[in-house]
Amino acid sequence: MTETLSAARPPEVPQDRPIIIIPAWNEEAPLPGVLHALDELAPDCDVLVISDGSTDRTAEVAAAAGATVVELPYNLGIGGALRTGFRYAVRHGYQRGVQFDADGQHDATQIPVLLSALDDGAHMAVGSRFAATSSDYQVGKARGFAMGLLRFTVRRFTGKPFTDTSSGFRAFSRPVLEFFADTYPSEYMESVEALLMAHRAGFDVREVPVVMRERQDGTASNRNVKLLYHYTRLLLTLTAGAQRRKARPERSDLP
Ligand SMILES: Nc1nc2c(ncn2[C@@H]2O[C@H](COP(=O)(O)OP(=O)(O)O)[C@@H](O)[C@H]2O)c(=O)[nH]1
Ligand SMILES: [Mg+2]
Repeated sequence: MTETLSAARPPEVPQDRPIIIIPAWNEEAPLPGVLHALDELAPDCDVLVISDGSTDRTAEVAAAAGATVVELPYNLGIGGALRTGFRYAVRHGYQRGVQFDADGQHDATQIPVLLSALDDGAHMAVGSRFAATSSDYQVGKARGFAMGLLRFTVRRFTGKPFTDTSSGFRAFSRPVLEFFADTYPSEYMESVEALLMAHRAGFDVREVPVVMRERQDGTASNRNVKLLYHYTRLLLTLTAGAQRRKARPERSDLP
């Protein structure tokens, strides 16, 4: 089924099934296998694929595999695709959502691990490939350095020992789905910024160790050349935000 978000707003019936939100940009090769695994291993979840202005058959293969598909007319980037997914989830009454990669990196057997963190009271759970003591996940030198920098920054801003700040394997409770439906950032490094935004908004964000695979097909989105510029931008955004926050009282409307 292909949906557009401009369609009339359906009644908000609370939906018990979690929704798996998959941003996908030209992922026709790995997507069928990913959706098949979700069918087998996460049958209690609904699956939404946001084809992010793909020029290949991403939307077709997703629909053929039985997923609900939102097709963006042009490429918005991961952040824009995800925000679309959060909006869909909120409009359709979902109480819990899981962000999942289209490239085969995330392991469907780990979805209950993330959801159980929400059951334990977290508003948002971030799956970490490095938190487990047995983890042997490999990243290249430049990316490893960048991740180290981000880890340091996030720890400074949150006071919590996150190990995998850019992980795209995450679970969200309804209040966070609502928050991100309006605010999810679209700039590069959006995953780090989103983590910090949720923390700053007063949500309980927890890291959970998960098993993750290396990317199966295609190329990873992070380009090291862009890194310095975007890291600086992120720091400026965060610093400005932290100063604004000092002037504002804490949120009191959280459950
Ligand atoms: N590279 C890229 N990925 C996108 C975009 N929009 C959505 N995605 C999807 O977002 C997910 C994460 O991207 P990926 O390249 O795997 O990032 P990484 O796991 O951090 O290396 C994948 O499922 C992509 O298909 C986009 O504009 N660029
Ligand atoms: Mg990936």
